[in-house]
Amino acid sequence: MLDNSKKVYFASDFHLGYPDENEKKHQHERLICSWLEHIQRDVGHLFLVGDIFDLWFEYRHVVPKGFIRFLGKLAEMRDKNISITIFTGNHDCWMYDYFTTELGVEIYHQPKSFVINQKKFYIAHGDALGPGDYFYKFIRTVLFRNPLAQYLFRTVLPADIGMGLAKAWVRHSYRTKQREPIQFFGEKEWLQLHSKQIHQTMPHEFYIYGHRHLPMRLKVDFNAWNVNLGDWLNYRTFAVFDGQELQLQQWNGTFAIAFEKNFHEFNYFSE
Ligand SMILES: [Mn+2]
Repeated sequence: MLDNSKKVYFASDFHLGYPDENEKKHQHERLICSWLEHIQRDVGHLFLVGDIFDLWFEYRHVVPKGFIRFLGKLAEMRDKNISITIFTGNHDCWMYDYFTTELGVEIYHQPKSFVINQKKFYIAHGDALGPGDYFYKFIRTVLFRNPLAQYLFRTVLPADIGMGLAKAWVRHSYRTKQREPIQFFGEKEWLQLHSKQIHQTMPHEFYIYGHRHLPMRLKVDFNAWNVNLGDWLNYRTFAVFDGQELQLQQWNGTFAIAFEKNFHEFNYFSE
């Protein structure tokens, strides 16, 4: 049950660590921290819905460099007793117990349902859900989410080499995707299809995802919404739930405004 004066915030796809260039990377991190600072006035629970880091791989005794301001901000929020739940995405699924033991943050690797003020929320990052994308689903199962592959990556390759390779892979996949602008597929949006399928057997009021890098709000049913949180590379969008209504908003660095822009005109990761 949500405290009357408190709100629930949802954001995804910060891709902290992107781009490589130090100054830009830190500017991006500061922008996110300014938002986290701002919401502290009324946030009761913060959901970070995946791809928080552009690349996170956690070793048994070692974590990646960087993100100091962001991690400090999370620690500050946890020390004020603000609940934080993280869903891992396709860029940061190698998150294990570091955030839980250090900060008491809940981590989920799979979709999960929550009830907040009698409203049902289905929350997931969004990769590998819905029909299609079979090549990625295959790679994800045999490589990215395979415990044996993870163990070998962690123990056989020195961290400098392993992280170097992983970074090169991320850069490569950006270059491939960058060629085409993100498109809106209307009723064929696969997370919309996934939501509709879940809705048949387990209806929720809200289906919340990241991953698409395209903020959107689609009707699943007369009283159910599929909300995509967008991203923080192009849109700086997030959702806020006041106990009754869920709204998509945009952070401009100083204050938040309702998000109304036409999302079709934006390109993937255009700088
Ligand atoms: Mn992403």
